[in-house]
Amino acid sequence: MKNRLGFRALAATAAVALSALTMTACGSGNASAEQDNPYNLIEPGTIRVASIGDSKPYTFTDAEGQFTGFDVELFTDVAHRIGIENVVFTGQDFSALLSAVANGQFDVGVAAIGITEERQQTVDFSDGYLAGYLTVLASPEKNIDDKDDLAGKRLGVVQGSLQEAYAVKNFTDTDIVRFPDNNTAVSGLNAGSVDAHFLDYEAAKDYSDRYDLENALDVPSFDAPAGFAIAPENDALREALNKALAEAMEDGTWKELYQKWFPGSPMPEQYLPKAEQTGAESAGDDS
Ligand code: SNW
Repeated sequence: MKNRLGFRALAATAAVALSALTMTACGSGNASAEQDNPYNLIEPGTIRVASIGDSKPYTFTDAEGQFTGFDVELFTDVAHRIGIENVVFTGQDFSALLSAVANGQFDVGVAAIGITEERQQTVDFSDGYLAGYLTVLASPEKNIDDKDDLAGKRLGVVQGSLQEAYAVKNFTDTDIVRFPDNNTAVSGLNAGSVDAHFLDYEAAKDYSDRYDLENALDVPSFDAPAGFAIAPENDALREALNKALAEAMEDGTWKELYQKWFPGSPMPEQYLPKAEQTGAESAGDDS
């Protein structure tokens, strides 16, 4: 019995070692590796997702420490559609997220990550699934209505975000203050170490509601819709996710999640079922 167990353990170890070897040697070309692990996942049967914990309602951790939000639920739905039940989210600093995906620590990055050419140097992306605004969050007392009102002010940004890049380029008379995450930046805002914080529209709205703050200034970011960041050259995973994402849009799942997480926000047409796109009003009055 001992022997048999020992042999089995040995055989299992050998099989793992062998499949690791063949995967390294032949990439995804090996027939049995493809069968066992068609999407080249780090751990077959599990998708490991890098995310961030303080961008409610896109991606955030709830009171129990579980990841949830629009992006989290959409990605989980899409992962289930491609046959992966086990979806494990882990929080990262935003600035570390894309490199963590690129260097193989995670299969995917999910955090309202805008698709840009620059980021495509590091990772691949799924098709876009959300397009919206970058928003300056501030106390109403600051009277910030436009770019000029930011002159001479201190503006927080999350390091590595599109907000950082936009602010550096366009708010040239403003002091840009880099933070690792939104919570730290909003603490700074509430404590007065910055005058405003620049983040994604829906997350700004959430902080506005929680503290006495307002969405002071919106900048369109429709040319950089959010996508799922995927380990480079994992075409099998990217193509499967794209197909499943299109299905989630076409069967109304995307719309349902949008209404759940962004209630009252204008309903963009391009991700709705095709039958609802032509002639639909743009302002979410579809009830
Ligand atoms: O470019 C937008 C997109 O149009 C949509 O509004 C969702 O957010 C964005 O992808 C921008 N998001 C920021 C970025 O990609 C910040 C992401 C974050 O804080 N998690 O840098």
